[in-house]
Amino acid sequence: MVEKEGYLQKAKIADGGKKLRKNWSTSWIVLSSRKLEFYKESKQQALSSMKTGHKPESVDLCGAHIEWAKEKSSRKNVFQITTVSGNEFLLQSDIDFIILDWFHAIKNAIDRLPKD
Ligand code: I3P
Repeated sequence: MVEKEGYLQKAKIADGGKKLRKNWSTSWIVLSSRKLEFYKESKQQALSSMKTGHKPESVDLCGAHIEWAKEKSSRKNVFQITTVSGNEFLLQSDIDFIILDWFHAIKNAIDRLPKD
């Protein structure tokens, strides 16, 4: 069940604990109770790719951490999600209420889940 969806700026900065070169891009993001999904494209393209069974990048929120990450970027309003598997994502919006809503929605989802 979808809890929240919308566009944010996203940069994946680590994969399985291995640092990646930061590369910001706009992503259509879908939050459900256990996971976040990142679509590279617009919502419309995301919807049609779902129909064809094309898999988006999916983030397991079980045991994940979320924290503000002021020091990780020159941009404002950046927070980081770290998964149990060692993937790290930065999410950002210039619009304060949008990023605050996302932070709290994801934090609530994580807090409701078992830690392992
Ligand atoms: C990076 C790019 C990012 C920037 C990052 C740069 O350069 O400008 O936007 O992050 O800064 O290294 P490149 O495209 O050459 O990889 P922010 O926008 O988040 O500041 P960083 O190295 O300080 O993370």
